Amino acid sequence: MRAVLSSGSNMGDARAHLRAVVDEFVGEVVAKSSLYATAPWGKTDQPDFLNQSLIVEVDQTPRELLARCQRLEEEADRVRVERWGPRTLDVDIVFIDGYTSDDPELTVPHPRAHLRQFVLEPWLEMDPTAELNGSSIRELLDGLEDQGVRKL
Ligand code: A4P
Ligand code: MG
Repeated sequence: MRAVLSSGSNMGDARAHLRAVVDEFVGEVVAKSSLYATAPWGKTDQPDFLNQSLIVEVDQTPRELLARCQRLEEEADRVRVERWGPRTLDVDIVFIDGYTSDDPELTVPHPRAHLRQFVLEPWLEMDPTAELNGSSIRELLDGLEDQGVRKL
């Protein structure tokens, strides 16, 4: 199963938190984006984020992959304070090839992915031909206002 993951951190050692995700999937990484410094989306009175995306090929079910992402969040000592608020590490499943789900526990594609430059820019970098909800990533990005996403 091939999946697009998006990691974000804006607390503590953000680079180290993102590196832990890459390390977890070593041997299963198909593509890795650059790091991006991004203005907070949603709740804006919080520090800037570092974001990075991966395309992984895993021999697991979507649920097993979600559990693995959540374990990484716990290991980063994530503090769940408020919705869209600061976090040490957030690992979202953005997209899974050939799989959709509208279960609140695992919604795929991620319901806000098409609105988020911090998800779409790294995805475009990894896979310039990718599509989401019938549109190319390029088209989706062209339809968004600049959200303050800078490739490092
Ligand atoms: N869940 C459902 N679908 C998925 C999925 N595709 N991937 C469920 C991962 N989890 C999924 O998540 C709440 C529940 O979502 C989980 O129990 C899981 O079963 P959460 O991460 O605990 O909650 P949250 O992060 O506080 O809320 P939410 O809505 O998930 O936030 P987001 O959408 O993850 O957004 N701005 C910038 N620049 N960069 C960021 O990385 N991140 C957020 C968080 C907001 N603003 C940001 C960034
Ligand atoms: Mg999340």
